[in-house]
Amino acid sequence: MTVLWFTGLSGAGKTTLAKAVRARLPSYSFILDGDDLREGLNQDLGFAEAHRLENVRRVAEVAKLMVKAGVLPIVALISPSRQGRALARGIIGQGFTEIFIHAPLAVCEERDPKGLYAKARRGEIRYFTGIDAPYEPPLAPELMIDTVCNSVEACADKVLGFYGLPSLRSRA
Ligand code: ADX
Repeated sequence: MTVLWFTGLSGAGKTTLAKAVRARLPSYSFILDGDDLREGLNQDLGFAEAHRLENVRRVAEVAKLMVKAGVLPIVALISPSRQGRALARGIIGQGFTEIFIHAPLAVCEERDPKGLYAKARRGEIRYFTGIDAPYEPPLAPELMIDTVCNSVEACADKVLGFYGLPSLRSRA
């Protein structure tokens, strides 16, 4: 079974799109969101490189367990490094589907839904992805979604179209 792995900058639209996709999928799908997981399972982790790798590793392991349980995980995690995403691909195996949720940094910063880019610019948050910590765009994602030129619904259509929505619907 598939794991939808959304990677992209903070504010690129990962969570919004994950919810839109989830709403159209059968009930056996579940969103694993970085912000949520950092409140519990990953509350001991920060944003230094090694912690982000551990974050990705744990989420990949949880996603793998979900697949075993017959759940379709939708992962929404910045997962900024190619190394981290390769690690996740290795843990999950064949079903790993890397979906690059793309919006330019300037747009994400303009959206700034949580006010975190402003804080990062003021130096109140350190190692903020895109500001003083790197984001390495996927080189060969299974799918790239441009959240600037497309509506949320159009983006969700694209993700679901890639997986052949009719078959998912018929299994619901
Ligand atoms: S990841 O880089 O380790 O994959 P993750 O997706 O779990 O990140 O968490 C990102 C969320 O944490 C952001 O959406 C934001 O709300 C919050 N956050 C807090 N500090 C930072 C930071 N320094 N860099 C990025 N996100 C941060």
